[in-house]
Amino acid sequence: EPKNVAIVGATGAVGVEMLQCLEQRNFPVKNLTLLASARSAGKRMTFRGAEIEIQELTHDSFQGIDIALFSAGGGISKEFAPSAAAAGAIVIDNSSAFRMEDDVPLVVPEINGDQALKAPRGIIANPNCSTIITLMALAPLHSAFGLKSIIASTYQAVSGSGAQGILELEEQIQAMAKGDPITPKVYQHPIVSNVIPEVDAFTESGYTKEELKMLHEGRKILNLPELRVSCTCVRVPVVRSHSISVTAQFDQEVSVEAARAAYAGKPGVAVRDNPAERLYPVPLDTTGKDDCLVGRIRKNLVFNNALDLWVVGDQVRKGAALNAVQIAELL
Ligand code: A2P
Ligand code: 11C
Repeated sequence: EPKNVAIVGATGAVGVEMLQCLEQRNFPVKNLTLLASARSAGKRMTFRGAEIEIQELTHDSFQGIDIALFSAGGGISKEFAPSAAAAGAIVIDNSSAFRMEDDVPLVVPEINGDQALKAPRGIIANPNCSTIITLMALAPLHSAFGLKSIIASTYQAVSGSGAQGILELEEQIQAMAKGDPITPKVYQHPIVSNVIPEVDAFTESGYTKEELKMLHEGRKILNLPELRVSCTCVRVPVVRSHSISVTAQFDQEVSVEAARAAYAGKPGVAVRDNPAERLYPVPLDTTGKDDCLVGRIRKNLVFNNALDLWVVGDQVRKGAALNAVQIAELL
């Protein structure tokens, strides 16, 4: 039966992609409601060839809505997701607001899709984008060899910071070409011709919140409370698609061949790994695509039973919008 769907943050980098995913996947939408700030109210977006007027988000926006996809930041989710759930909608929230709450499932459909059916508060959380992409590479290996620990460094695209991040990189590329001065706004440093080891806020531990998401969300999604994770998150001047360099240690011995074989038949992830042909995934390959790509699979030279690998995925799609729409499909 077709559903009434709302997108909160419809004009944002992820919101726009949510609309496209609903359309491309032929999601059974009866009525689509587009919600954003007062700044966008009255503007129009096209869905299945018809124009839909954007409305200002209020606490009364959710009457008759079955599924509300939220991607307007954690503050908006905290304030408005309870109103949506109270009005009877199932909320699929892309922010970090509810992810670690015990009565909120945190779902990657290919890994723990069964969890989506138990949402006592009517809220399901969409995990962090780097975490989703990393786990898409590790879940098939975990099933086969038993995952013990992860050491990861991320290479995160500016679209992870939303539309403002993309604008900042584009403006700075122009400024650099013209020799104009560069004044960072979104980031602490210029992002053009640079890499910045700071994503999300610092915590007292010295790790950023983004780095700790890999630990806490990873444990929850894989249902591995003892999983050991250490992570460094880095912003790079790439428009779209996050890359992650991963060292993973397993309970059992694992060869490169066995690791590659573990991906056979697994949905949402594919191996692109042939050093002889210089074949490995890069962000431009995954942009606009659904699958995460894994390559550079090697035996780690330091730890026992450990592999090094490189995984790339479109974080606006699998890391956010697509994963949310896939959760909606499970419902
Ligand atoms: P708007 O375009 O009207 O500002 P991004 O992650 O790309 O920065 O997008 C953020 C999204 O969240 C946008 O759709 C933005 O709408 C929306 N948003 C920001 N603030 C509010 C608000 N106070 N109420 C509703 N939506 C908001
Ligand atoms: C980034 N991953 O690239 C972030 C954006 O917890 O979902 C999304 C933050 C999150 O900046």
